[in-house]
Amino acid sequence: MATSSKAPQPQSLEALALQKRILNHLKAFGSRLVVHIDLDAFYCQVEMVRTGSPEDQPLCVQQWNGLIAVNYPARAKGIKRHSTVEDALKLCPELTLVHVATYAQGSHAPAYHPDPKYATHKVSLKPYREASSRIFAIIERHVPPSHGTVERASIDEAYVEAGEIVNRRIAARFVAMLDEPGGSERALAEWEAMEQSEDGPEVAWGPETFVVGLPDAKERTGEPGSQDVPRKTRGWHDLQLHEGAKLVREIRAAIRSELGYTCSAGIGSNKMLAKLVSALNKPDKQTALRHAHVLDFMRDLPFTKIRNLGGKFGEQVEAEYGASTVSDLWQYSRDQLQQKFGAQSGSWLFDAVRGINSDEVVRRTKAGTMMSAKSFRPPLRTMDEVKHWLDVLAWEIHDRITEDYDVNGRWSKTLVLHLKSNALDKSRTCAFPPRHMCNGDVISQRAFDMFRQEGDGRALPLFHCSLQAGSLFGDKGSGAIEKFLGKKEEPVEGRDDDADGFADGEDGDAADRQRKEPAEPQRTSWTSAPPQRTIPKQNASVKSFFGSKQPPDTQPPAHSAPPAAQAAAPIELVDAPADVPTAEIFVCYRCSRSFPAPERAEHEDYHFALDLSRENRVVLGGTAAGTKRKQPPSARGGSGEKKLTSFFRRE
Ligand code: DCP
Ligand code: MG
Repeated sequence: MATSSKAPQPQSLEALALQKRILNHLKAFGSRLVVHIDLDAFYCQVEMVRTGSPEDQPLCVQQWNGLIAVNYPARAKGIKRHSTVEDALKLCPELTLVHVATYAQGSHAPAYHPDPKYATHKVSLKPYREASSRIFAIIERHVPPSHGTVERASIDEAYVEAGEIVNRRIAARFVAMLDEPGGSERALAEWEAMEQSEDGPEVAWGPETFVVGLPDAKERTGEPGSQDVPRKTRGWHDLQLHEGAKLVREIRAAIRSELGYTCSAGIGSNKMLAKLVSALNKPDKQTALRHAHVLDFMRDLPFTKIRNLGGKFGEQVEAEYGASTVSDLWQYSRDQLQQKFGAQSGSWLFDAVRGINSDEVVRRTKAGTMMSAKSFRPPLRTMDEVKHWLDVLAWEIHDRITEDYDVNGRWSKTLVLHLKSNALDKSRTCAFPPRHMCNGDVISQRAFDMFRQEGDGRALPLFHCSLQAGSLFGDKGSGAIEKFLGKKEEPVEGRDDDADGFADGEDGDAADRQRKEPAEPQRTSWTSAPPQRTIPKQNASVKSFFGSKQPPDTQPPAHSAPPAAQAAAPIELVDAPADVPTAEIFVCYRCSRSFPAPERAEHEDYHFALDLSRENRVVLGGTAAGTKRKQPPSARGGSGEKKLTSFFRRE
C-alpha cells in the first residue's frame, strides 16, 4: 500500500501548543536542509527492470552505435558512457546491450526493435519519461507541497527543500507521545531536556547513512572508519540532518520496492552541497554532510566539481590562479575575485568555495511546449520521404500530448513546423487540431500542408525537421497570472471532461472551422526564426542571490535565509539530433536543446552567465524580460573586470 511520510496533524490544543513550541525552536536554532536524489545509471535500470536482467549483469543502453548509459557492473569492467559499442564489447564480451526504443517506419508507437536503423527509425525516450514521472510521484507523495518543495532538476534528479517537513517530523514524534499514558509529562520533559542541553540534542546515526564529519568517519566519503566507535553527534543541525536522512531512506526504499530502482542521495544545507555529497558514494547510498565540516569536506575537492565551475568559467579561474582544489582559492578575498571576474561572478565564486549557496529549490512548471525532431543525413530529397517522417514526428507528438492530457488536462493551441534546408531555416505555425478530432494523421496532414506551402524547391533537400505542439494549457489555465503574482506553482488537478482543451473563443472557432472544413488548408504564418524554446526567467535579485557577506574564513552561516524565488524553468525532453553520434550528445534540461557532449560545460556556463546577467538587469532596473542579448565573447574589460558576456558563446 502506498505510504506517505506526511507528519500527522496534532488534534488537541495541547498538541498544537507543543508542536508550535518545537517548530519555533527548530526554526530559530536549526538551518536550511536540502536533499538531492539522483537515480543510479537511470536508463540502464529502466531497461534492467523491463527485461528482468540480473542486477550484477553488465548492461549498457545504446543509441545507434553509441552508449548513453552504463550500469555499475559494466563500469566495473572499465566501460564508460562515451565508449563505442565495439570497445565496450572488447572490455566485456558478456555485456548486455539494449537499444533505446524507436519509432519504425509506418509505426505509430515506439517499440524495442531488434535492429533499428538511423535512416529508418526515430528514437523515443518515452519509457524513461514514464519511469521519471513515476519516480517523481513517489518523491512528491513523501513531500506534500504544503511542507516542502520538490524540484525536477533533470529526468533522474530531484532537489527537495526539506527543512519544513523535517522539522514537522521531529515535532510529530513528541506530539505522538501525548497519546500514551503519562505522555504529556514525558514529552515535555524530553523536549525541555533537549532544549536545555548545552551542545544541542544527541543524535545516534544508523548504518544506512554515510556521514561526512562524524568522528572516525573517512573524511571525504563519510564512510565509517571503525564499526566499534559509536556513531553519535550533537547539535540542532545534526538532529535535522538525521531526520532528513530518515526521510530520504523512506523515499529511496519506496522507489526501490515500488519500481525496482536504486538511487543515491545527498543531504546538506544547500543545493550545491547536497549535490556534491550525493555523488560521493554512488550507487545506492546516501550521504549527509555535517554543517561544521563543510570546509573540511571541500578543502581538497577539485573546484571544477562545483556546478558552474566545470566549464569555461572554471578554466579561466584555473588559468588565472593555477588553482586545482577548492582551498587553493581560499586565499583570495572577495574584492580580489570581483576584480578578476566581475562583481557577480567574483562574489559567487568567493561564496561557492566556502560552501555558501542560496539557490532556491524551485518547483518547475510543466513544459509549455512539446517537440519531436529529427535530423537527416543524407538529407530528404522527395516529398514521399518528407511525408513519411512527418508521420513519425506527428504520431510521437500525438502520443505525448495525449499522455499529457491524461495527466495534466492540457492541450495545445499551435502546431509549429520548423524546416532546415540549404535555402530555409524557418518556422510555420497553424492551429493545433482540437482533441476530439486529433490523431497523428491529422497532425501530420497539417504539417504536410504547411510544408507544401513553402514549396519543395526551397525546402528540399531537407536536413532537419521538427514539429512542436505549442501553448499547452489546461482547464486551470496556464498559471501565468499566478506566476505573475508570485504565487507558488501548483500542479494542475483534475479536468473538465466536457472541454476539448480550448479555453477561448478563438481556438474554439479554429476547432469548429476544422470540423466543418477539414480539407481546407490551414492558416499559417512564417517566422524567420526557428521555434523558440522557453528559457527560464530568473527573478532572484543580486542582493538575495549574494546575500551572504562572510569574512574570508568564516563557516557557512547556520541560518542562511533562502533567496528570493527564481521563476520555474520548464522542462522539455527531446531526442538528440541524429547528425551527431548519440553517445556524444547531452540534452540540456533547462532549454531542452541537444549539444555535442564536449560543449556541455560551456553550455552550462552560458546558463549560469545568463542567470547572473538577468539578476543584474533586475537590480539595475533594466527590462530583463524579452531583452535580446547578443554580445561578442570578450575576455576582459579595460578595468580588468571579467565580463559576463565572455561566457556567451551561443544563444
Ligand atoms: N543521458 C544521456 N546522455 C548524456 C547524459 C545522460 O542520454 N550525455 C541520460 C542517460 C542517463 C540519464 O540521462 O541514464 C541520467 O543521467 P545521469 O548523468 O544521472 O547518469 P546516470 O543516471 O546514467 O548515472 P549516475 O549513476 O552516474 O547518475
Ligand atoms: Mg543518474
